[in-house]
Amino acid sequence: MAEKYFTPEIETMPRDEIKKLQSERLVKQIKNVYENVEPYRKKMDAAGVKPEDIHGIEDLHLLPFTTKDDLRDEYPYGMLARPLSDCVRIQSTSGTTGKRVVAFYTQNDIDMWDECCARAITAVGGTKDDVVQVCYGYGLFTGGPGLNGGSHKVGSLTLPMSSGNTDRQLQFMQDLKATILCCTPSYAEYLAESAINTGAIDNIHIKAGIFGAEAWTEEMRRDIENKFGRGMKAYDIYGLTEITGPGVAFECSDQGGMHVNEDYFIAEIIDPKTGEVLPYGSKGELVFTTIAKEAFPMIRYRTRDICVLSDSQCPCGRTHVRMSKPMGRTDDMLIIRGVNVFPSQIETVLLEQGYEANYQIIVDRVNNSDTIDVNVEMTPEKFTDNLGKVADMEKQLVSALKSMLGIFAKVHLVAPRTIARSEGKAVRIIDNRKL
Ligand code: DLL
Repeated sequence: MAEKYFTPEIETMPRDEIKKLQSERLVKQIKNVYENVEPYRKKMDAAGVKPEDIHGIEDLHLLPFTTKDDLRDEYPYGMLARPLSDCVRIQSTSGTTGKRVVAFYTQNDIDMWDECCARAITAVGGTKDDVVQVCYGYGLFTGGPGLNGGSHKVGSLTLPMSSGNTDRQLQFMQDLKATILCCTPSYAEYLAESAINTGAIDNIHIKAGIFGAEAWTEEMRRDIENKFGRGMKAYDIYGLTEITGPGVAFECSDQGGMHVNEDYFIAEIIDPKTGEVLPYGSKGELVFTTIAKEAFPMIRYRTRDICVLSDSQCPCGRTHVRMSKPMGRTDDMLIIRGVNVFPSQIETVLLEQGYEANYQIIVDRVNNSDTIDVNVEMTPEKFTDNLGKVADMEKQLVSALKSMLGIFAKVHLVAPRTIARSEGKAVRIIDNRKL
């Protein structure tokens, strides 16, 4: 299949031209926020930086960072760069950690966001002849509205399903012959499982999935692709409410990282401890500056997502830098008895051992020592009520987890489909330590 682009002149722009475009937009944006957003002006004054000091992207590092706490402090209107009467929409973070943040959009901001999602849909082979089933939540969460807007822009037939009601999802998927599925990877897995169990899978023709909003692994990708079968491909999409929503970065046919929409967002990787900017190829915290957003510009916003950026040439012909899958967050990283543990490491072990990504991690502190328990669903194939066998399987997982994490984690195998499924982001961690 020849690679298709939604905005070819931008998506394949030579890198020096992208940098020039970014520099021009950055200079304008900094002048704009200094004049119109008091918290940015105050921070820049405190750091001794004036808009005149910013001549291009080479000066970006001079600017202070913005954090989620800044947005919470300025809730709801403090970070607005436009009069409220110019705004047409709000969206809000899903709030898996802490208090919600509210983001504002002008009509131009919505158009830009839709375009980002249209690029993502086109990159997975979507055209006006496709039927795009969107089962991300609609409402304050950005998943549904973002992919919905992108699908309209491409001209595809859009099924605005929102999340939940799996039977109805599968019914529409069959009856309306959906070809592109947009939802969280954990829900995609659940939909595929349910389709297999009910036999619906024989009438399903999903050719591509656009899955994001939560961490997932390469193993899970293969698993979802195998479950849907017929050559179906699962693609990653990344975004966050503060920056716009889904479509900040998206995967192409290469499935080797997500292209950041660099005409709208400048990505940096920093050392989360020192704030120092790290070169491409280094692992660190992802930071974004929005250079075209009107209502709610973000300057050097710290995402807390840990990843790697690469400017290596992509076989798809796109020139925008690629980000790796987030490898965890600076804040959901669990420290168990001094050891850093990422839920994605546990997931990798489970999938390698033939389980599915249906698990829950429970962390507690007993007698001043951290404990970690992992509840894991048996697959129907592995399911047995022979307690001896279950104990053996648990032992095997304990030892695989030990070699991955370096610490002991208690494993409890539970019957298939007994861990509550989420229709949005999966709730993987219950930390009872209240640290
Ligand atoms: O999750 C936006 C989104 C919707 C992205 C649909 C993709 C698809 P928030 O609720 O603000 O926005 O959460 C943002 O989710 O900082 C990451 O930690 C995580 N995240 C988003 N996409 C991915 C991904 C939406 N592809 C936070 N892989 C981000 C891993 C992701 N984590």
